[in-house]
Amino acid sequence: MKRYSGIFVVVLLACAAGGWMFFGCVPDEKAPSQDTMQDEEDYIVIGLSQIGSESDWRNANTGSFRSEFTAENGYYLLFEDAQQKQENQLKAVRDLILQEVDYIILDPIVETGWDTVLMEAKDAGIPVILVDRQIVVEDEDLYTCWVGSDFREEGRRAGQWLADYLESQGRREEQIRIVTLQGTLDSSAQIGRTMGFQDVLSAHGNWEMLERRSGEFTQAKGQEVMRDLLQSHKEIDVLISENDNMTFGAIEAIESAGRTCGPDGDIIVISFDAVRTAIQFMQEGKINADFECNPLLGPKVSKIIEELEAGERVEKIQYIEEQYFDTSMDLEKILEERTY
Ligand code: GZL
Repeated sequence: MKRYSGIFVVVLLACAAGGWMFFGCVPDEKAPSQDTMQDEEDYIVIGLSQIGSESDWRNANTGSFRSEFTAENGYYLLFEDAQQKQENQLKAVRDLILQEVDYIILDPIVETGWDTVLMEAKDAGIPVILVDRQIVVEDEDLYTCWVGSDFREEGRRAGQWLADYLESQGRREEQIRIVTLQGTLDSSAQIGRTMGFQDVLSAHGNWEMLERRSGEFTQAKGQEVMRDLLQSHKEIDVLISENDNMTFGAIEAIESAGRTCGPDGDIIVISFDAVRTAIQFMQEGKINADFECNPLLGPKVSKIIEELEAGERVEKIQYIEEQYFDTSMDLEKILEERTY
């Protein structure tokens, strides 16, 4: 196994909007400093290229990796925040290859554009583990395995929940007008959730998808787009929001427009991620249902690395368990048990 030959940081300078922005693969805050590192042979060096910090989900996901890949656990973590730009991720992966890390963990912001850089990692003999979002590549051998959620199943579950809910409300035959706040376009989370909900929508002739627009998984954009949707469509019965942070923004827009949402409101709100704040909004009666996307991938990935270190084969596709929540449940108890 290649060893990290010294504690150095290669900082990539990128000019952005007239200013100089430092970013690059830097030792994680919990990484051992050179003078505290015992025998470097004791550490497995991990390079993590993370998408950004655009949502509560993302921050929980980063926290899971940071908590797992610590010196106490035998790791040296190099962390890079791509600030939601694929070009930053491509630079970061090349930087990690230069630093001869032992493993690269990549959460790919979008599904395409990875073949060349993954071929470079393969040529350098560095295994790449994909997490969370997926990619489309010519050669599946360019990555060792992928760990994450079944996004299309999340979308289907949301659609089925809506069908059951409308049935329970005596609205089975009613004309239902729906809008969707999509996540980052071409991300597998967006593609899967949109397709999964569409699978159910297409089975309900009385459901109408008025419009789908991207809120880029952020609260600010979600609020802006929802404001526009409310102006464009006077009658909206359901909002499908592909992550909680867009939902938070959408709730602000709905209330600013003098409308209401949730079980007692005029717009049914169905969200994805199920972060703590969203469950609290659900308690306040502003979200009807939330489909969990489990961000706690750290333990599963470190187990994969242990298996690889032991020379074992690992499953190519590894889904993480997840559930959903709605206002019929004991939300207080759920909040007590939630770790993010
Ligand atoms: C899904 C993840 C998405 C979350 C968003 O696995 O990629 O990105 O749903 C996050 O909150 O921004």
